[in-house]
Amino acid sequence: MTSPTATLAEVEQDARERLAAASDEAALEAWRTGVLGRSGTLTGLLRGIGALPEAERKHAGAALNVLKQSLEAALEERRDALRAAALASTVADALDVTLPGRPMRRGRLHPVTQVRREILDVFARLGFATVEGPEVELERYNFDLLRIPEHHPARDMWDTFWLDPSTTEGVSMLLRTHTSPMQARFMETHEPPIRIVVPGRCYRYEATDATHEWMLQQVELLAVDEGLSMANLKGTLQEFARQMFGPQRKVLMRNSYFPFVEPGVELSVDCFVCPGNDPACPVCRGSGWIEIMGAGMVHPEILEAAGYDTRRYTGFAAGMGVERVTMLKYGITDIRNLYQNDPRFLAQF
Ligand code: FA5
Repeated sequence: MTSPTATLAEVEQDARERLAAASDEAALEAWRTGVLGRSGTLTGLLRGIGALPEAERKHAGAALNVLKQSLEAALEERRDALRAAALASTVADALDVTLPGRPMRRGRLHPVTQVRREILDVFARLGFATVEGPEVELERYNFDLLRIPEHHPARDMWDTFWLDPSTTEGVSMLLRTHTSPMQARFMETHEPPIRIVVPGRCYRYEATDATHEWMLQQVELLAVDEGLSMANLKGTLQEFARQMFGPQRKVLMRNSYFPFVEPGVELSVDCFVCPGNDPACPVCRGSGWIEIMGAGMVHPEILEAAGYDTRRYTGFAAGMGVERVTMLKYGITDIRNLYQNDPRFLAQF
């Protein structure tokens, strides 16, 4: 405490020490009353100025006022510091770093991507290299070079999204309706032996239902070599089906028609939804089979167009729907689920 005879320096030192020791709002207020309040130490000294000799009054008054302002500023500073410390400790309490973190949802590959990779892996093991081609395609590759001339009824099999000719300098372009154009493109620039698979998106201007989408992914298969026959095609596809679906799944190969193969076949897998005879089945409609790909021996005219000697070389080709294979693998009954991007659906794969 300050004695009545204390010097100004002692008053100041005492006040500052007590201010530094004040640790909450109540202590600050007690300090303010005790030093700067009406009966505070400093106020008392200011009041005592009148009793000083005339010559000292002015000097003492000025010194006391400077001290008063300085202590008022020190009080505000101390108050700010205490508030900042209180805030920091509240935040520290709210942020309990020892709590377990919120679990992060792990991303995963889309089921169609997973299955596409599996398909490519199976064919890689069978010696097929993966190549890719353009999604925006010339009419020539999508149709003409595959023996599907204009007005040929087979063009109806692939209802087409055409590009506006005003944006293509009059060249007839489209969104490819299948991956088969890559057969022509690849043969144009490569010599046999050829063993390739071509994954990619295709587009068809058609109504969607449980097994049809307007955007679909296909994987094309093409092999050209000496002595390839239907037996090689059959063996390759059976081995693919065995590796993809397991030995218990039945596979059916029957005649079909595609202008770019001769003979043409289609490969189906037995229905996984109904016993094979339910006409109301959304997946097989009672046929018992789900078609997953078209295939056949490459038409000799196509090999000739590529400049190959057809007495020496033959080839086989196939094109499968990746969504259909995905549906079979996972028992998905509606293809549209695959692209609705509902996380509850996608999280299951
Ligand atoms: C073709 O696209 C031929 N390019 C396949 C081919 C290649 C035949 C090589 C011979 C030689 P298709 O239109 O049938 O054929 O389609 C092939 C597969 O794609 C179908 O078996 C099916 O699995 C899938 N697919 C076809 N249309 C759709 C669609 N709208 N939605 C989902 N998958 C489809």
